[in-house]
Amino acid sequence: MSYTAHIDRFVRDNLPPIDQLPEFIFELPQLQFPDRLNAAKALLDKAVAEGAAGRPAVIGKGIRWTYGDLQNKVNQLARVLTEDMGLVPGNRVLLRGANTPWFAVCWLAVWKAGGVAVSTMPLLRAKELKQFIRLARISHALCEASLAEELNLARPECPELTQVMLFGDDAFVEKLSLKSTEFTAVDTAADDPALIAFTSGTTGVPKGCIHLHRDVMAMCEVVPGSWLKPSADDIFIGTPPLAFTFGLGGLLCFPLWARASTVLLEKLTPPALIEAIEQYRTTICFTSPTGYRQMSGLVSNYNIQSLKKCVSAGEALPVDTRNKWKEATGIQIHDGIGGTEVIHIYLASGPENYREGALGKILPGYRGMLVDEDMQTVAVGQTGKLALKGPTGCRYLADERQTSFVRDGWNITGDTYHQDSDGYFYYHARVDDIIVTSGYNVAGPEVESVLLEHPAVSECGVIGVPDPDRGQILKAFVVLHPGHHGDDAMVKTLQEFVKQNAAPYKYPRAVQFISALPRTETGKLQRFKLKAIAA
Ligand code: 3UK
Repeated sequence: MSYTAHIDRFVRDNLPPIDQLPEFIFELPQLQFPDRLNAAKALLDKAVAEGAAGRPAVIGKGIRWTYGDLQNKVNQLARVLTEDMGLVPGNRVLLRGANTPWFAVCWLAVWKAGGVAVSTMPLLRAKELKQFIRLARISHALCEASLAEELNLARPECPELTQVMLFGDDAFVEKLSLKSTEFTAVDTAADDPALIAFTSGTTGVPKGCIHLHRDVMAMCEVVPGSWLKPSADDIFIGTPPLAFTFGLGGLLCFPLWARASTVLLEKLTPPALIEAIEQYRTTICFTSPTGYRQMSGLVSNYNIQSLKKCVSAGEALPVDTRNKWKEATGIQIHDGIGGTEVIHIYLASGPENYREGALGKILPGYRGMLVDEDMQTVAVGQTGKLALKGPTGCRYLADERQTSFVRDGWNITGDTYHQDSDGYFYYHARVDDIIVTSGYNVAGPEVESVLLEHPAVSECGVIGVPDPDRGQILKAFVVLHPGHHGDDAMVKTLQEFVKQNAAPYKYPRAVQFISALPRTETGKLQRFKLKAIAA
């Protein structure tokens, strides 16, 4: 048995069997990790030891902490966890909070104390929390005081959850202040689990994705290390929750890895985000395609000259959104596709290698190919599913669905693409979202992309609905800009517009106007909800 710092072996014991794991590859020099690795030590203690103590680290409402301040608070909370709450390495700690500096402290303190963080979205209700607590056998919770209600509702049915501490209020700050600011990080193995991220899946029992201390550092080496290339003077900001690996990387791990600073603000709508970019003079922004789309109409009211790099992920970035943002700000978006199973982004393009319409190329450290149902590679230009391997990959916590995500050592992410002869990947759709109409395969995002180019269209979502003659037909749900009317004439106009700008069989035979699209907390269009509306 290899070394582990985990005394509580539950997560290690519930890893998938070895023959169901993806193959992991660590070919690049920056991906050679030592056997012992603690992500909090590597991201925070190392920064302080190397002279960053006085540099700005975390900024929030009324808060400006240096790396030294952050380290003190993390150490104090690690002491509370281990001395007052009885945490032993390997215990699962539920984290429930909005994006705030204190929530960042919670993440780092759990890692430092050797715990396994189980992040949950702020909007989750008792029923979902209960599910996570059961599945991950969670014994400890750090919950933002203002979000305690749903957790309290879940508690009577969760006897395993014995230690709950509320954070963010005065009592909490007081409690921490009584603790020493010294704490030596638990000497975790690089392959000790550090977090379980539940997928933002839309149906069925949620799947817990296990990621190791090494995976946290691998995403830093790959995403900022070889793609985004931030500097220590950068100031990060954005909307994805820290409970979502997109936000955990973009708004906490990457800024610390770069010795830069991060602005953590809760409930950032696009107007609030653009205002905060101006106020805090941030330089790097992480948000969803709709975030950029909505902000592009507001740019002229703000001074956001400080902004240098913009990352979009979570769903397909329509060319029209990319162009509108470019026109408004001069910035070509960094588009990247990532996933909870892989932890972060693995295929992307930066402004310097962006090719019109393409998502990009596989990032250094990963390998990818497009395959058919039999795992055979498809020819250039043909549609296939992405098969991926690299330093990180899928490990579901005790879940039979492991074998549908991992085949022959490859992660099958569930997305389809085609590739050109230069190796650029062009995104189509999720396998489940491909619409088959009269024998033609149509990707919803492609039709959405066309519709968005029409000046009347603010947002839209395209799904397949059952049709007796054609199997399925395309139905577009459209949010119009103010001043436009969703009448029959507009339906005809939009249908004609698609026919003119794409193959005619891709035009939506049904169009419905709605006031807003259903989206997840992570900015993803909820296609299943559109299907329910259509039915
Ligand atoms: C879709 C995209 C087109 C795609 C995520 C960055 O989104 C993240 O994780 P999830 O597990 O969903 C993964 C799925 O979302 N998707 C994400 N990005 C793009 N589709 N273009 C994109 N740029 O279907 C993917 O399989 O919620 C994103 C970092 C960490 C993440 N967890």
